[in-house]
Formats: sequence, structure tokens, C-alpha cells
Amino acid sequence: PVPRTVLLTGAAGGIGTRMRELLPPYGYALRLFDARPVEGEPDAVTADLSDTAALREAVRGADAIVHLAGISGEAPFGEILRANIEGTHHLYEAARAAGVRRVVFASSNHAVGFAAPPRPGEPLLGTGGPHRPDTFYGLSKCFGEDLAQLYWDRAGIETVSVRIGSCFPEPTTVRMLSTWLSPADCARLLHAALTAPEVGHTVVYGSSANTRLWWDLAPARALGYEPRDDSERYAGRLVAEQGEPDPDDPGHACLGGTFCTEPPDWPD
Ligand code: NAI
Ligand code: 15L
Repeated sequence: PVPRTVLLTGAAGGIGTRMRELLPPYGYALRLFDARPVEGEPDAVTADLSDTAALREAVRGADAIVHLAGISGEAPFGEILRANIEGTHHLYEAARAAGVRRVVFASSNHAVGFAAPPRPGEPLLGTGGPHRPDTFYGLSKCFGEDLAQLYWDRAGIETVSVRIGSCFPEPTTVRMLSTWLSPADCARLLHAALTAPEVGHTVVYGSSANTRLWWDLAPARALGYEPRDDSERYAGRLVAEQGEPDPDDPGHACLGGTFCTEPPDWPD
């Protein structure tokens, strides 16, 4: 059955903005939550994830939650701690209090950013390997996945953790030829994650059916996801501009790309 009322956190963000258009046709009534005002949506809740009263109020009566809110790239540890780690904990506590049974968590490829992309002929990456976060940001996604597991084992809240590749209108780098998730495929995947029966806590990679894919989409397909897009139609232009990815270039030697090569934000 399709859960009717779905709380969408991070609704003002890049993915949230696209999902506000693309999810309702699947039958959802979206409730919107973001620290920033959501343009053109006077009923959206404008509140931080640390505002537990606002969060509980927003979650009450929802059938499911799509949790996109958070810092979406590297930042000082204290900021990641508040928004992504404590914020996601607050979200699960609100879900538990309200009896929400299903969460879809926006994890990231940066939870395993230091894994090496498969070379030609090697098998695609599965979800069974260890976490290898490439940043404090990636570490917060590892935490979110483990938090989801805890709330399944202890509280019976089901989660699909989607390790999103790169969800933008178009791929803009040759790396994204491997990692791109088109917005339309993102909506297909979120719909599958919201409606698949008995997911417990399931971790999947989230990409389109890219010719140059690095990871196995079988776990996502098992939820009912059928991607329709392939980044390859952008390959000619991107490769002409940027060249073929060189696997010996440090920026291409790990899944996380430049997240693995930027200097870490350690305190002095
Ligand atoms: P974004 O940065 O455009 O949107 C995130 C939204 O979360 C923003 O509107 C922001 O105001 C809100 N937010 C941040 N901290 C908050 C807080 N403490 N309380 C309430 N709201 C808060 O990010 P985007 O690209 O839309 O990504 C959405 C989610 O998907 C993020 O969790 C990101 O980590 C994850 N993701 C995105 C990928 C992508 O390719 N766009 C790839 C992998 C994961
Ligand atoms: C992410 O997790 C980020 O949120 C997004 O901005 C992109 O950098 C994406 O990963 C990616 O790896 O391309």
C-alpha cells in the first residue's frame, strides 16, 4: 500500500525541491520541513532539526518520512554533529513517539567514499562491505545507517538507507557518469523504498542505470526500483571537455572523488 502522508525533511534543498514536484503523482500528500523557508509553500514547517517540539508536531500523523535534511557536504565536525548526527537522532525519536513505521534515509556514497571503484572486469560494489567514510560528512551518513539499524532492532521502525550517488538535473563531471541519479529515477527509488514490503533496515545504492555504474543496483531493484535513465547520453560532451577519468588520478581512485582528496577539516 502507498503511505499517504509523507513528511519530507530538507524540502527546500536541491533534491527536496525536485521531489516536491515528482512525488505527489505517486499518490503522496507531502508535509514539508526545512530550516529554510520553502518557497511558495506557506504550510511548510520552517524549523531546525534541533527543535524537537516542531519536529514532533510535524511527524505526528505521518505514515512515513523521507529524511533529506542535513548538511550535504563536508563541514566542521561540530556543525555535522548538530545537523546530521543529533538531527537524525531527533528525527528517529520523533518517529518513535509518533509511531511512524517507515523512514527513507538519504545516506550517501561518501559513507564508503574510500572504497575503490571497480576496474573493468571487476564485480560491481555491493552494500556488504565496511563503512569507509571519506569526511566527517560521510561519517555522519555511516552513523545514520547504524542509527536506522538500531531503531529497527529496538523499536521496529523500518528504514531504507539510500546511498545516493549524485542527484542533480544532469551529470556535470566525468565521475558523475558513474554516480548520477536522475531526479526522475530518484522519485522512482523513493517510491519503491516507501512501498516495498518488509524492508527491516535495508541499505541500497541509489543511481540511474548508468552504463559506467560502479555499484550493484540489485538491492534497490529488489525493492521494486526500475531505473529508466543512463548518464551515458552526456558522456560525449563531458569526456570531450574533461577527458576520460584516469583511475590513477587520486580524484578518481576512490568512490568519493574530491571528497577523498580535499584536506580534512581538522582543528589546528
Ligand atoms: P541540500 O543541501 O540542497 O538540501 C539540504 C536541505 O536540508 C537544505 O534545504 C537545508 O536547509 C536543510 N537542512 C540542513 N540542515 C538542517 C537542519 N539542521 N534542520 C533542518 N533542515 C536542515 O542537499 P541535497 O542535495 O538536496 O541533498 C539532500 C540529502 O541527500 C542530504 O542529506 C544529502 O546529504 C543527501 N545526499 C545528496 C546527494 C546529492 O547528490 N544531491 C548525494 C548523496 C546524499
Ligand atoms: C553527496 O553526498 C553530496 O550531498 C552531493 O552534493 C554530491 O557531492 C554527491 O555526494 C556526489 O558524490 O557527487
